[in-house]
Formats: sequence, C-alpha cells, structure tokens
Amino acid sequence: MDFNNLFLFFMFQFILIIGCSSSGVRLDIQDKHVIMDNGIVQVNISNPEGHVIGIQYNGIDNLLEVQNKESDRGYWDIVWEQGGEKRTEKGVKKKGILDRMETNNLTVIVENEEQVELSFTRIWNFSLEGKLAPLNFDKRFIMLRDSSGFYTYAIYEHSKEWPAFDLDNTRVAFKPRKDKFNYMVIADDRQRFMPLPDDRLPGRGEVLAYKEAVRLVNPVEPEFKGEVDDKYEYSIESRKNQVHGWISINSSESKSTGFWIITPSNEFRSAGPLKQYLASHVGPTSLSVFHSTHYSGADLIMEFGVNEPWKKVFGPIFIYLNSDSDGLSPINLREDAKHQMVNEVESWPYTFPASKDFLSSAQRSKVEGRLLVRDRFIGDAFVPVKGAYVGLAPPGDVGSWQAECKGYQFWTITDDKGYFSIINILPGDYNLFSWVNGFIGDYQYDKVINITSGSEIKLGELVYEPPRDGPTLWEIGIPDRSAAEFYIPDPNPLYVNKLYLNHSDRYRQYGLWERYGELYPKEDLVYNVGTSDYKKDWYFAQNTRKKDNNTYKGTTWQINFNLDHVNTNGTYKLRLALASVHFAELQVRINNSDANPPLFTTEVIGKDNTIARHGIHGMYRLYNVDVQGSLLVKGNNTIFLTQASSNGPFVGILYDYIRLEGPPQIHFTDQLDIF
Ligand SMILES: *[C@@H]1O[C@H](CO)[C@@H](O)[C@H](O)[C@H]1NC(C)=O
Ligand SMILES: *[C@@H]1O[C@H](CO)[C@@H](O)[C@H](O)[C@H]1NC(C)=O
Ligand SMILES: *[C@@H]1O[C@H](CO)[C@@H](O)[C@H](O)[C@H]1NC(C)=O
Ligand SMILES: *[C@@H]1O[C@H](CO)[C@@H](O)[C@H](O)[C@H]1NC(C)=O
Ligand SMILES: *[C@@H]1O[C@H](CO)[C@@H](O)[C@H](O)[C@H]1NC(C)=O
Ligand SMILES: *[C@@H]1O[C@H](CO)[C@@H](O)[C@H](O)[C@H]1NC(C)=O
Ligand SMILES: *[C@@H]1O[C@H](CO)[C@@H](O)[C@H](O)[C@H]1NC(C)=O
Ligand SMILES: *[C@@H]1O[C@H](CO)[C@@H](O)[C@H](O)[C@H]1NC(C)=O
Ligand SMILES: *[C@@H]1O[C@H](CO)[C@@H](O)[C@H](O)[C@H]1NC(C)=O
Ligand SMILES: CC(=O)N[C@H]1CO[C@H](CO)[C@@H](O)[C@@H]1O
Repeated sequence: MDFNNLFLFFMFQFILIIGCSSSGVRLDIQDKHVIMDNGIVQVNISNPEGHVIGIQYNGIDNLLEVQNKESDRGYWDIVWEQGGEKRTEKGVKKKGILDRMETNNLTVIVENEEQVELSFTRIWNFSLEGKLAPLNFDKRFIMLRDSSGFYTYAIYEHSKEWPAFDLDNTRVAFKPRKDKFNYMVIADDRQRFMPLPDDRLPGRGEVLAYKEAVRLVNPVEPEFKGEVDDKYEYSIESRKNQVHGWISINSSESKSTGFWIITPSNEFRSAGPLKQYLASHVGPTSLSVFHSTHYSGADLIMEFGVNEPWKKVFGPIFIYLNSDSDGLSPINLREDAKHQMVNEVESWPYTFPASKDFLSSAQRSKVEGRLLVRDRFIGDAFVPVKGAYVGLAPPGDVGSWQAECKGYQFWTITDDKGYFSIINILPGDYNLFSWVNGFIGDYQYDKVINITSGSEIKLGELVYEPPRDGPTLWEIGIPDRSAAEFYIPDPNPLYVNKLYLNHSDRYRQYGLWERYGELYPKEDLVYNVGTSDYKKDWYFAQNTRKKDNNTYKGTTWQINFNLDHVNTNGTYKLRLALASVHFAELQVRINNSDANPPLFTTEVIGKDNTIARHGIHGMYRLYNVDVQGSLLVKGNNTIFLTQASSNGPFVGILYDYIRLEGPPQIHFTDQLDIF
C-alpha cells in the first residue's frame, strides 16, 4: 500500500466512523416490535411484552438464539409465590413460580439523536391476586449515541395495601446463539471453550447426582468427552461479578464477536459482596442476577407482608458488544471488555437514566471514617486494617447484611491506613457493618446512620474488638469466611472439569463430597495440634459418609491437643467459625466421645447447599462455646466435633476457623511466656 492508498484507506475508515455516529439513535415503533438503532447496534424488542428478541451487530443478523421463542432470548424474570400461610401447603413451602415479567404497555420516555429510552410497564390490581406477583414493573431500555451496546434497568413496586408475597429470585437473562458463541469468560483465570447445550441431552450426556450436573459421554466436540458440566461450577461472588460473557471464535472466519454483561454497581444486589450468583454457563447463557437464594437458602427469600410498601431500582446494567478482526485470540476482546467495565464503573451513578427513581450523584451521599482493630490478646494497640470490607446496609442485627435483600447496600474496602470512603449512597437509614480477614466475627457501628440527600458524614475512628476472652492456645485455619485454605482433594477422574485442574479454585470440581469417604474409609479425621498441618490434614468439608446400603452417616472429627497446665476453675472458650452449613448439626464433646447430652450443639442448621454447588463458603456463622476447665486435663485432651445429621450426601459443614482460648482471668502479660 503506497502513501496515497494508505491515506485513502484512512479517509475511508474515518468516513465510515463519522457515517455511523452522525446517524444518532433512531427509534422505529412497529405493531409487534420496536427497534432501537444507533448505527453500531440494532436492538429489537417485542411490543408490548418488552423481551429483547434481536440484537444485530458486526454483520450478524441476530446475536441471540433465533431458534428460541421470542420470550426466551433476552428477558427479565422473577420467581415468586404468595406470602405467609398461602405459600404453605401441608406444612411445606410451595416452590416459586417463574414469571418472565411480560408487560402490556410501551411508553417512549426519551427520543432524540443522543438517546432513546423505552419503558415497558405492567400495573397490578386485585383482579390478578394469586395469578401474578403483586408488583408493578417498569422495565427500561436505553440506547445512547456511539455506544456499542444498550442499557437495561427496572423499577419494582409493591403498594401498601397489596397482599403478602415472597420474591425468591430476580435477574436479567440473555441467550446468545449457540452456533457462534463457544468461548466463555467468567474471570481472567476462569475462561474456556464450552460444550453445547445439546451435549447435556440424553445420549450425549448422563445426569449425575442432580439434574444440573451432567457427564458428557458423547459430546459433539470430542474434546469435551468425559468432562462434567454444571452451571454451579461457574458461580461468582458479587464483588468479582462485574463483567462476564461469551466470545464467538471460529478458525474459518477472521473476525470474532464478544457479548458481555457489565454490572457497574453492586448496590442493588442482595446480601453484600460475598454473595454468590450464577453468571454465564452452557446455553450459551449470560445472566445478571440481582437476587437469589443460592449458597444461602431460605433465609434469603424476600418476604413482603401486607402493608409493606416497597420500591427498588435494579440496574442499569450494560450489554456490551465488541469485535475483533484478528479473530482467533479471545484476549483482545476480554481486555477491551474489562476496559469498558472500568469506564462504566467510573461513570456510576449514570447521568442518563430518565426515571426519577434512579438518583443522580448530587442526590447521593458519602460516609467516611477509619477502621481500627483491637484484639487485647494480640496486643493492646489499636491497629489500622487494610483491605477490610466496610459497608452500609439497612438496619439489622450484627452480620445481618449477608441475608439482607430488600434495600440497597454500599460497600468499600479500607486503604493501607484503615481509611474508608463509601460513596454514592442512596438516602435512607443504614447500619454500618464490617468484617476483617484475620479476625473472627462481625463489626457493627452502634448507631443507625441516617443518610439524607447530598450529605457527607464523617464517622472518625471506629474500633472493632473481635470476640476474644483469653489467649490463643491453638488455632486451625485462617479466619476469612472461607474453607479454601484447607485440604481440597483431586476430583474423581470420572468427574473432571478441565478448567479447574491445577487451578486455585480446586473446590469447584464436581463430586468432592464422595472423596471424604474414600480418603477416610473407616476412621474419621484426627487432627493433632502441633504436628498436623491444616493445609494437608484438615479436610475442607465435614461431609457424611456413604454406607454400603446407600444410606449416609454423620462423622466425628477429633482435635487432639496437649495442655501443660489447666486452670480447673477457669472457663476456656472454643470459637467455631463456620464458612457454610447444610442441614448439619454440629455437636461438641470434650474428652468423652459418648457424653450425652453433648457439651454444645447447634441443632440442625443451614440450607446453604454449598457442598452440592461446589462452593467454598455460604452464610458465615460464629459459635462461641464455653468449656469449663474441669473438663480438661493436664496432658492430652480431645475435642470431638460430630456432624450428627445423616440426611444425604450434600449435608455437612465447611469450617472457616477454629480456636481454643485460655481462661480470661489470665492477664495478657502473664501469658507472654507461653508463646
Ligand atoms: C424484529 O423482530 C420481528 C419479530 O421477530 C421481526 O419481524 C422483524 O423483522 C425484526 N426487525 C428487525 C429490524 O430485525
Ligand atoms: C401506559 O403508560 C402510560 C405512562 O405511564 C400511561 O399514561 C398510559 O395510560 C398507559 N396505558 C395503558 C393502556 O395502560
Ligand atoms: C386490572 O388488570 C387487568 C389486567 O391488566 C386489566 O384487564 C383490568 O382492566 C384491570 N382492572 C382495573 C380495575 O384496573
Ligand atoms: C465457522 O465459520 C464458517 C464460515 O463462516 C461457518 O460455515 C461455520 O458454521 C462456523 N462454525 C462455527 C462453529 O461457528
Ligand atoms: C432519617 O431521615 C428521614 C428524612 O429526613 C426521616 O424521614 C427518617 O425518619 C429519619 N430516620 C431516623 C432514624 O432518624
Ligand atoms: C500448574 O500450574 C503451575 C503454575 O501455574 C505450572 O508451573 C505447572 O506447570 C502447572 N502444571 C500442570 C500439570 O499443568
Ligand atoms: C444401613 O447400614 C448401617 C450400617 O452400615 C445401619 O446402621 C443402617 O441401619 C442401615 N440402614 C438401612 C436403611 O438398612
Ligand atoms: C479454684 O477455686 C477454689 C475455690 O475458690 C480454690 O480453693 C482453688 O485454689 C482454685 N484452684 C485453682 C487452680 O485456681
Ligand atoms: C499425647 O499424645 C501424643 C500424640 O498423640 C502422644 O505421642 C503421647 O504419648 C500422648 N501422651 C500421653 C500422656 O498420653
Ligand atoms: C476428664 C476426661 O475425660 N479426660 C480425658 C480427656 O481426654 C483424654 C484423651 O482422650 C483422656 O485421656 C482423659 O481421660
């Protein structure tokens, strides 16, 4: 190419770009559908249902699965049920009903060359009682000029006199077309070519212990043969769930296309930064889930009573599309999508949504302060902590943020010196919560914080004194709300997901609950303080053991430890921090495996379902057990931890951290010599 040609080439490119942007955003309303088009992307939405039925981009007629029904390509949905007693039938809670939030009224809110905003609404009234969730919906779609994608958000409202109801789940779902999108990106270290949905069907796939988990015995692409596919292997914590999606990679074409969901804020997601949600998985499917009970259980059902007015804005989220003419490497598209995600996060709160329910930056507030930790048995100092999560959530008990779902939450992390600044807070009443890796328990500021529009609150220095009565005699694990530091076995070679071989998230493999019984066929786990290493000798989950007759049985683990002297009059403290439990009963016995009743029992707790869902944490729980010195002896002692529930393979406990503290009356300085 000589200079003139090069010049012409660039001029041509320039004209192409100008040609696109000068078109602005156009809206075309048809009887059954409506088109938003900015020259880069064309979005086709059904009228008046408000489903996304087509996305045209990069020369592809429709990025969404054209073989699916129009209501099954790009949609909002809820899972709901009638509330209170109406949900219960013969003593059992009814399963929720899926509703794709089909609307019946389109209103054009904004229409100019810079922006189009559409509103699809559904208004509830008493003639719909028991048939549809008592909620008004306003689903919005926005297209901006020169933007490679579109935004969607929705406003849900439950009026004061309306009936009680439960909201189990709500999300936005997209189904990109399966003949193109074959490569999935969840995170930098979680991306791979994916099997087809067809590979999961009978003949190609074999269902394992539950319908979501399928072993691919005869997949279309032989490279996936023998792997397990299960959408729960791809769940993401909220704090890491900002951009994920799919790429089309085809070696006989030179260009590739990326389809991404960008969630620029977590304020509207339930249950704080550690809540795990589904994101992308086989289908192809891409979700932005705002609320679900996954990894938490029934504690996270949103229950509304009568006389409980509620309004919440979910989103906006951004559906971002990109393309690459150097088609074979997914790296460019992924890096570009991450760059776009950063742009979206920096633009939050967006200035363009037209609903008055979405508040601007000027209407939002800021809370600042500094978090110090003081643990008397580590030192008398007030220590600033780096990287601690500090957040605002609607008022509740200590730690209640992890089950809170009706309001908004605002979280940040402390800097090197413990300072934090929580920005963009919506008006309302909040508690300030925190937890700090390396320390047990939950911090809660003792006053309700009342946020008014456009205010700035300085809280000064806050001190977290974690639960602590006496010096550490021994500890197992790291207090970080996760069981990841413990021993995690290799998967059964029959149940592998190749992505997680030699990967930091080994726990995401299918079927690890069976490995416990294989590693400990007869005798249960015994941990010797001083010689055992929790990384190797503490199994990450206290599972049940399968019996020959296909029943299951709880297990008893032992912690052996030696005491040089015992204060028989003192009270020792056993701290049991649990990362997750599922239908488990944890019993504690000291030096007598037959003691009845046990020294302590949690009773049956937890519906996190973390073991079956390959999680490493669910709901955090801390138990503090008094151990009278008279139960202990000079020399060897044993703590027996019995998981007594035998209710199937997925029952059990994921420990976070265990600590035995000496009696409190021993002063810190007296203790120095025991270390
Ligand atoms: C939008 O979808 C409708 C219904 O499938 C279809 O008839 C119409 O041609 C589509 N319009 C465009 C521009 O893709
Ligand atoms: C549709 O919504 C608009 C705006 O809220 C309202 O003015 C109009 O009455 C609604 N139409 C119907 C048929 O419900
Ligand atoms: C109640 O809603 C139904 C369904 O949208 C509608 O047909 C009916 O006219 C509404 N009734 C009243 C009183 O608004
Ligand atoms: C790859 O591209 C070729 C040529 O466009 C097309 O025929 C083929 O179906 C594509 N394959 C996949 C898996 O997308
Ligand atoms: C917080 O402020 C709002 C608005 O001023 C007020 O309605 C609300 O009652 C206040 N809440 C508390 C706990 O003071
Ligand atoms: C496992 O990962 C490490 C570090 O990423 C690498 O050095 C090693 O070669 C990998 N081993 C296998 C078997 O892939
Ligand atoms: C299964 O076997 C265990 C002993 O291994 C026994 O305790 C239990 O009663 C048996 N259960 C059934 C249903 O046979
Ligand atoms: C325990 O308390 C009793 C009565 O108060 C006292 O006589 C005894 O010395 C105490 N023992 C120890 C080890 O402190
Ligand atoms: C205490 O336990 C250790 C380790 O299990 C063992 O070596 C030692 O013999 C035991 N001591 C007594 C007095 O039982
Ligand atoms: C008081 C008591 O039961 N002590 C026992 C504690 O556990 C050790 C080790 O199992 C036994 O040797 C003690 O007799």
